[in-house]
Amino acid sequence: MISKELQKALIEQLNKEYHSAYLYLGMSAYCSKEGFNGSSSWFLIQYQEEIAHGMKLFKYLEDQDVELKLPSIEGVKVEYNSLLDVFKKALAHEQKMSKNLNILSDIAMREKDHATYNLLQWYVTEQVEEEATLKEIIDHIKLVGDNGYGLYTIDKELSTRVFSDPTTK
Ligand code: OFO
Repeated sequence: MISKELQKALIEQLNKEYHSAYLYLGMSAYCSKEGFNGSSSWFLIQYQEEIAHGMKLFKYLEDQDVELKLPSIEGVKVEYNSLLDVFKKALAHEQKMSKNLNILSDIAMREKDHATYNLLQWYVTEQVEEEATLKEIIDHIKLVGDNGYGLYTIDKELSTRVFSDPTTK
């Protein structure tokens, strides 16, 4: 039985996963508008990943008989300053998510809720990968600066990303 405090925090996390998906949908729209179609497609896959994260948590909460409340999802902005800006904002968002997941893990550990702690470690590990990927993309964009051909090449590279359900690994 998951404690009431942890139930509440996990439902908030569920909401954050769907909010993340929504945020990436907005980032995809921005990239598409600016002609970065590869980046737009990259963010659409990121959107799908966040939906998968949400579904994994949703199934866990159902399995644990948690009474689900689904609060509304906060709106997102669709305007950014540049390709670098949009990826930097994505990284900042993931760093915030990592912090939240660490706080949740602390609560699960304190309560000796091993099942929930175990689930959360999957998310914590996933965050390491997500942050590393975003940092690498940011480094590449910084390397080319405002060079149009460089940005075009990076965008083309990002278009090769394909969706593979992260919850199956
Ligand atoms: Fe990328 O955040 Fe989900 O967990």
